[in-house]
Amino acid sequence: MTHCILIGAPVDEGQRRPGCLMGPAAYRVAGLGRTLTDMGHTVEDRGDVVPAPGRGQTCANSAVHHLPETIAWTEALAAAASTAMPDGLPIFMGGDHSLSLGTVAGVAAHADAAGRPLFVIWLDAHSDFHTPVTTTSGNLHGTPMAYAAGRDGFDPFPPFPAPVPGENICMFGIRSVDPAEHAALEETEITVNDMRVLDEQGIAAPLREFLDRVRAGNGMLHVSLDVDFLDPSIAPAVGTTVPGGTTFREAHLVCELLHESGLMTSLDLVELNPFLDDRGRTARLMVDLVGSLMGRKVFDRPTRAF
Ligand code: Z70
Ligand code: MN
Ligand code: MN
Ligand code: MN
Repeated sequence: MTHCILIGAPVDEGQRRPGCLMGPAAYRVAGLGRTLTDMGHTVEDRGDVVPAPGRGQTCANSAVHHLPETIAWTEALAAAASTAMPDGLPIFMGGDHSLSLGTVAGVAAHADAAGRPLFVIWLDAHSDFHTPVTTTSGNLHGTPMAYAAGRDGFDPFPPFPAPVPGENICMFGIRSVDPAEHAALEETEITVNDMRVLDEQGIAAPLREFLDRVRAGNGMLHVSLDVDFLDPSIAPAVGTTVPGGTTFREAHLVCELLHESGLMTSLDLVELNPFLDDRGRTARLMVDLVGSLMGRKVFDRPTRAF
């Protein structure tokens, strides 16, 4: 059984469609804590993180908006993450994906101090590999993966504590990549399992390949789950809907395999915009997926020996 630490991250500044700030409340209403306790886990809800006021930082790219606020969130969430890691499994309830600038930084600092490599799996329609210099939308939710990978261009941000090597990063479900992100990704060792790969090979084989690497490296594994990983037909509550996402069954299988691996040490739930939801169905689906991530299954069965 796992000690789960719920941490609200009502971040709305990383994109332009207000509503993600209601995410933590929606997860609580949808019964995230109760789902976990019913499964036998212990749950501690640390409430919502409150950032310090912004300090007026600027950057050369005039498209970028809410930079000081995002830096303040990054600092506050990194602190909350590194404080929570020794106590259990933190589950960050977002909030838009810019919250991962902070959560991955905090988790990376913890892994570094523990002398273990950090691995990251990015379940998302997008690669989020812009820097504040390359983004054309100016939406900083499109940048956290680049920050964690140690890309240049984050000058006003705190230096990323222990950048995650490309070989330790796996993107999954990708189907929307901007030209600047594409060019930058080509220079890395990041595994990009885009929809073409998943359509050809299915979800299980590429995922197991990555999980085998995490295990072989005695790594810690941060899972970042963006609602738009899912097809918008089953998960409408997102600002950026991208067609061709994962199905209900594929998403549950990913979560079941992640659970079976026993490797996940921290989790982000990002981009839920409850204002756009259809009677809570996206929030409830995300809670169900956390159930699968934390060990819910239909039947116990002998599984492939990892
Ligand atoms: C685009 C940008 C993005 C999430 C949209 C989209 C980024 N690459 N990320 N939704 N989660 O604006 O930079
Ligand atoms: Mn604003
Ligand atoms: Mn994202
Ligand atoms: Mn996305």
